[in-house]
Amino acid sequence: MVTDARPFEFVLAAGHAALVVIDMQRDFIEPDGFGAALGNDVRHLAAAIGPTRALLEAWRARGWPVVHTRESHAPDLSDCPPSKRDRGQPALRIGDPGPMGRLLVRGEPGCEIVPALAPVPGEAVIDKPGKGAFHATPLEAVLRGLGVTQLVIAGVTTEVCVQTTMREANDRGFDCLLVEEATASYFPEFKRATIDMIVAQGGIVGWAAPLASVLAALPAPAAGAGG
Ligand code: C5J
Repeated sequence: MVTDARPFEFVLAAGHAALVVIDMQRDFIEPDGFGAALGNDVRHLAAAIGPTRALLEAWRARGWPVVHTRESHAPDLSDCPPSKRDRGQPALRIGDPGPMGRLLVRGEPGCEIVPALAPVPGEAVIDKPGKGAFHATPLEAVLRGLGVTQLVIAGVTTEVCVQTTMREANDRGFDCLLVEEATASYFPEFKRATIDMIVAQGGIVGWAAPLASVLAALPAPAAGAGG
């Protein structure tokens, strides 16, 4: 049990709690990517890498399900509507060439997950054209197929793709716990406010908890499970 989760304790369902790592991509986190092109200070996001890595290692050691998402688009941008592409500086839109390849386009170096958090064989990687990870993706079917009932969430950015995904997940019947140090925003005040929104009104979207409490709540790894 995660005892100091907000708004109240969270009972982890061993083996049925997937770790979902949202959009920890070079394009959002590194200085030459999409996030920086929009004028954001990307240094805020790097802080989430270490805590997310700790969660990945814990999940892998137990052989529990891990899902990574990437906000990404087809090379022809057929899945990127003008309502999304026409944001930011016109010279630096999704699909335009940058130092790490075309921004947020699948197959380009900038679209990959940062090396410290790279998926390992057996982990699902969901390419998502929207902010929510359930929109136009097979995520729900993947989770149901794995017998998942709970999502433990890490990733960026807290108020955009993380919050949207948690709301979508809640509507689909998944209980979600956000790990506070493993998520970040370009705007620290937005991160704080988003966590407050998630846990308000008795956990209207879900739970939030410190990393140490989540790790302390995990059972000992089964012999031979994961790596
Ligand atoms: C954004 C995301 N911020 N992954 N994407 O555009 O939160």
